[in-house]
Amino acid sequence: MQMTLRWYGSKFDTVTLKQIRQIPGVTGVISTLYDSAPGEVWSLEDILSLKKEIEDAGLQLAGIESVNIHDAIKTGAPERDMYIDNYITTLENLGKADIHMVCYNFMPVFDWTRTELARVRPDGSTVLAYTQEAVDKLNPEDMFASISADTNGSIMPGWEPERMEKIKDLFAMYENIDDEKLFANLKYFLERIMPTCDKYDINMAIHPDDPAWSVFGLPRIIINKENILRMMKMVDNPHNGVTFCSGSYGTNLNNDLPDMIRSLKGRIHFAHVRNLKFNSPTDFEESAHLSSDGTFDMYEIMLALYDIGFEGPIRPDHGRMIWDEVAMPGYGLYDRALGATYLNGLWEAIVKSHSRK
Ligand code: DNO
Repeated sequence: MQMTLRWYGSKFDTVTLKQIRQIPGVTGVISTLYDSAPGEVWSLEDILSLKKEIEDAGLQLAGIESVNIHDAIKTGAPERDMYIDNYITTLENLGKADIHMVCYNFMPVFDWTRTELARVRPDGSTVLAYTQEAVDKLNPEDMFASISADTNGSIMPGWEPERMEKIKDLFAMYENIDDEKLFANLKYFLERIMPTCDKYDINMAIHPDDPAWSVFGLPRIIINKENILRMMKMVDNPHNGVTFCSGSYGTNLNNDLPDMIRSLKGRIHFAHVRNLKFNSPTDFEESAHLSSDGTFDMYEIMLALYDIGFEGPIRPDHGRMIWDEVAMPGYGLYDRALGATYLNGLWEAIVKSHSRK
């Protein structure tokens, strides 16, 4: 595996490439063209300039998170072919720039959903949190208003203001889309892009829906072992793969995370590894990465990745806000650096204990 950190680019991120370079064992970053909107073609020139900036700082651009999918593709609207053509051109340009991992999601309207951005934990740190009760009380537009106010203007991934202004239209687009239609639209998209992925050796890595169930009555399909295996089978090409995000699949306590990892051998192209602490099945908060701080056994998760021979990029995920850091919720430097170091420690111990057997 290659340890990486997500980086929001010099225009948006409070964390610098120089700081990332100084986290022991982190050799790459995962980034994207933050100025691009879903559906736009990424020029080779823009990709190469992002890549150069990262390489000049002594790091590798280990993959893209995300090349977002236009809602016309997710809903199967008549313009979808045009947007898929654009997506293919972007993939070709990424391939020409020697980039071989693309994370994306197929979540209708919203990306990941949290109901609190700064829940205070007993140690005084603040974390992202979710309660189903809060979601049930909200209408999506109010939710966007409260999230924007809380983040002091920083942009949460997937909650870009341009998208949220159109929220009513977006909901209307999904009116007749159920899980089966969403699966069919995903299949159509994947079948069209696979020849390009084969040609340029690009691993597509779908991110799970977070939380792993339907919110606001919208369909959500990338939520459990059964559905993800169905997706792998429906387009049975090794380039059709997965971002294994422990924090997203882990929102549903019925998901056995190490077992899911083992069942996806050869198809996990990217890993997001973080812990959650459950207060009830519908109330969770994003704890520190350490097993004892949350609900998941992080050793078992890393061991499962080791057992399947995982070689792709991995990153610690949302961190707590600690040591008075001011940053985008979930994406500060300090706690993610602790997370990376902890995951590297687990990995080193696993590798060494196996080589002695
Ligand atoms: C949240 C992230 C997601 C992820 C997208 C992938 O922090 O893990 O926003 O990047 O769902 O497209």
